[in-house]
Amino acid sequence: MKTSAKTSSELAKIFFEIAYYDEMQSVPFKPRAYQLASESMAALGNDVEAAWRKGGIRALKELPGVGQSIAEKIDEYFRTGKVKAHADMKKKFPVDIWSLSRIEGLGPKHIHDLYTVLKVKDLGGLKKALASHKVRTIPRWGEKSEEKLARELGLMERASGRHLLGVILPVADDIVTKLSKIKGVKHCVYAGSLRRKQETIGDIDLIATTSDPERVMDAFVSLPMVETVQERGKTRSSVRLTMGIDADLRVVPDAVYGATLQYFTGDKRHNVLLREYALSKHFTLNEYGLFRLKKGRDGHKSGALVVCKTEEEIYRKLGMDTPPPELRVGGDELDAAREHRLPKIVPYGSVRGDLQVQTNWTDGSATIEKMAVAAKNAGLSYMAVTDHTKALAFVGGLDDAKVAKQGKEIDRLNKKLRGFLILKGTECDILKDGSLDLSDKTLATLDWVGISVHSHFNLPRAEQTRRVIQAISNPNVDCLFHPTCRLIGKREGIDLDMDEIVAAAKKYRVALEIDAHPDRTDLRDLHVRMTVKAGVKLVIDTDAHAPDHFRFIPLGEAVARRGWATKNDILNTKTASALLAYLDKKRKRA
Ligand code: DGT
Ligand code: CA
Ligand code: CA
Ligand code: ZN
Repeated sequence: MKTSAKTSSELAKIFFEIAYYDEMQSVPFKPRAYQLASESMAALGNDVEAAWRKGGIRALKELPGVGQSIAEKIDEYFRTGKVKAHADMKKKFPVDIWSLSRIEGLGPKHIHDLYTVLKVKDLGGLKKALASHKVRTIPRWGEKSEEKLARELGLMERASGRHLLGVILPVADDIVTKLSKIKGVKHCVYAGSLRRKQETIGDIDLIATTSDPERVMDAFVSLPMVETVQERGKTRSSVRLTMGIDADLRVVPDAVYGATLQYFTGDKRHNVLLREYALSKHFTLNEYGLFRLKKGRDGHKSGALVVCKTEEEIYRKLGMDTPPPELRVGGDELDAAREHRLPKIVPYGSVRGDLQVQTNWTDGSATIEKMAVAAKNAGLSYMAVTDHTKALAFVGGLDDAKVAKQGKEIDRLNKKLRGFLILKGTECDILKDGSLDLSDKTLATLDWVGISVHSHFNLPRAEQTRRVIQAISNPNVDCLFHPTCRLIGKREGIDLDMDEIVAAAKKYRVALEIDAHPDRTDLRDLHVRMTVKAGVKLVIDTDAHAPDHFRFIPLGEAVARRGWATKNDILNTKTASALLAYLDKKRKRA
């Protein structure tokens, strides 16, 4: 199947990026030429490939905005699927120009400085640099520019509105830890979307109970991460954090803690359904508690308080089990709670090994040994080394020979490391036709074979689905990594028929991965639920590219929980030896 229109739009993107990288480096004149070429590619659509097929470089040069050097790059693109000059620049400046350049006033040269001086690659990195006031240390920037940038970033985020769970969670944890230490505080927790571990967060809702409200409010509004105080009250204060998100703190009497927590945990639909159900049982529920409904002269009125101290007693009084916050979406969780058939969702801390880890053999930042030590320090007992394969040339992907060589290094390390096991694995590229980027012979030598799509993201659904299923059907394959290739807020993901993928995974006994990297969480909750229902196994990995990435595991566990997955549904909650035995058995049956 041909995808010419999409191909030329990919070319448009490549030229736009080349122009941008050139501007970052203050290259004169050239950026304008690439911008024109980019616009021309977008406007011409199918005609670009048609011209190339008919008359190669000479015909391409007839097109508007296309000279010799650009024609050569178009030719290279149609022959090889990429433009080397572009890939080289991307490697030199691995920055997310698409989201950084959305910030008002932040131009290519600023992005260049932020990367070369502070290694800022994306919005998350920028937020960190701003929070630690490092931006002002860049030559010629100063305090004023730093403040302006923080303001503009906040504005942009407010416009786009939502923040990644993985970015907000550590900040919220930090706030809760700090406030919990204040004298008089009994409970201090976050509620709302954060407690439900939604993939994106609108604002942070905090609840505290204390014997000294003044003291905790003072502490809250003067936290170091607070940028402006919007409201300072006795029972409610509202601030904006430097990273551009709002946080509210409500102080309530300890006696109604459970009712308040239930109410502000939401989500709204869950609360509405629960309140309707309460009414049908002659109760009324609000943020102060569960009350018995009384018939008054002018209709129903709330009467005596029944319970309010804990969430559990509220749900129990209504004849239900308490749905974990991650399940509260206003779907079928209340039916399940009523019928006492809520699943025993996987507890945090259940993952024992990380099965997707990149090292400095490709685009990871650290040696195999450093990654293993970091994984062990993060509480894991095994990891699989899964470097990229040769199709990803710009990260130095491994070929069969290098995979074999890496295996020897892993053998050597396994002799040396105590109480930790390194599995030999791969993140093998799925090529355009669904074949794999390593030989079957090599794949058969590995403990753990993960496969993933890193190219041709725009294939039509039927073709993309066929491609991935073709790859899944290889008997050496154990797991499909980040199945939809989504990047939250940046890339929609590939168009797959997930029902068919799940069915194929079942047929070939291939696990599907929850990639816990904060901007991926792919699979997402609904897919997880489909997977669990089908009896297909899951894996939770961090997709670590650096030693501190193992901290992302709870984000993956959160998605698993939101998808109703139990411990049994997840392969890497097994011990290393149980996992290896499982894989061994699977391969013998294949
Ligand atoms: P967010 O902040 O957009 O990520 O999502 P939430 O769920 O944190 O929403 P937020 O901050 O507006 O409100 C926090 C919780 O408070 C929400 O999940 C349920 C509760 N809540 C807020 N407004 C209402 C309401 O009008 N009715 C009901 N039943 N609950 C509400
Ligand atoms: Ca919220
Ligand atoms: Ca709120
Ligand atoms: Zn990688």
